[in-house]
Amino acid sequence: MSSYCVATYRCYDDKADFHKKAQSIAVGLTVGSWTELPAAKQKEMEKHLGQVLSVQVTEASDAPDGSGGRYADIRIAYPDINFSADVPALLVTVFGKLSMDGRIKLIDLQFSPSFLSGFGGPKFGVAGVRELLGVHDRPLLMSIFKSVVGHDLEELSHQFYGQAAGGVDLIKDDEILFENPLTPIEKRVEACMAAAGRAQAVTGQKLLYAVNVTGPASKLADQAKKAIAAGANAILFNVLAYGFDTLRELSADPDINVPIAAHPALAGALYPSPHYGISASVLLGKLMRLCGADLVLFPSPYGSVVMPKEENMAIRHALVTDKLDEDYVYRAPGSVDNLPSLLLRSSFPVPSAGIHPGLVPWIIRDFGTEVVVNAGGGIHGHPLGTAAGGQAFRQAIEAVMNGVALADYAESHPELDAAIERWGAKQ
Ligand code: 1AE
Repeated sequence: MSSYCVATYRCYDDKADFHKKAQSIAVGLTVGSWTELPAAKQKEMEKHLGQVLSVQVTEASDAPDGSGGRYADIRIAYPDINFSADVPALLVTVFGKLSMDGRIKLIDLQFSPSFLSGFGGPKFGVAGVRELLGVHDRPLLMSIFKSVVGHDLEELSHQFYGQAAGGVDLIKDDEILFENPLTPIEKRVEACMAAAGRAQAVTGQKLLYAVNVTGPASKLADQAKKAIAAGANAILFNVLAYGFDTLRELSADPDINVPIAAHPALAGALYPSPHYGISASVLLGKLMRLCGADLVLFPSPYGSVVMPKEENMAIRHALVTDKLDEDYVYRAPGSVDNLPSLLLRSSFPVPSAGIHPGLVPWIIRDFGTEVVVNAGGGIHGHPLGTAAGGQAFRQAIEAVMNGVALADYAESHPELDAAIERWGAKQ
């Protein structure tokens, strides 16, 4: 019995015969033609043939795209024998040409045990990142460098110190800060880690600095190792500008022994349409975790760049679920494998973009405490300065953890009070 990876598609069409369409996908993306083949050839090719597992048609007036249109969810199993055990080969098989063929979206992927056996997932994950920071009892807080382009080391170091002094757990480079003559990576890491040390002497708090390694693909690993040698204790990576296999390679490299934060830049070109692209839970959930992201950023339902809440919750589920055999694995009926149950560390969900302290209760309500609260403008734009911005977030987190309403907590916490005055508190 062969092993298979399974793709689920959502396909909109007012008239199509979806069963016929499913068959044509299963054949077209595997053996090319089937009924025309002589019986002997069919026998030989059978192990390469895609299998339609199900076609669920909804003659909907309440279709998820809001159009009142008709759609079908189609599940197709692709034999592992057809592709190498890597994400590029899998994606090109199941959604290469098909992604350009009408109103069809890849909404889920499940993987065979043997395909999965080549993936280690996050090296640190939620528990490992908490261990590095020594923080186990509350959501983490991340701050994003802002106004970085055109600034020198002294300015960056000053900005870093302000963020660190506010009590954040992680600071990430802005995703648009690349290798540049004013703040080259090694010098930047040295200056920022020195600022982290000065802040730690005051706050007593450890901190991870995720330095952006984005640049030419051939130099990524070297850039990461240079940064680590200079003292970096995390890296930031714009995964989708390269592809998932590049993330997997960085994560699997034994010399890159620091957490990787995955930035979602470019994801908006792929997930938002109900009719095209790849679902957010596959793109920013399953594939990020499988390929080794320890933290994954994505737009939240509440901030300045908005993603619908169901999609956010689906990403969260993909990043943290321990029911991997249920959600990630496809075992073909009758297949026997001796592989153990899949174990992957969970990745930290990091709902981001336009986050301010007034949103903290909503983030914790929806994500629980295994979440990183992340803000750029919501920290640097605080009326009392950057450090007060971090403090206001920490106070908002404390309030929620103690079951106290933000407005009440703000009465004795001026930084939180000023933040609520500035941004409000979502009701
Ligand atoms: C979804 C990514 C968010 C991000 O990278 C970023 O820089 C957010 O900044 P703020 O918090 O919106 O200022």
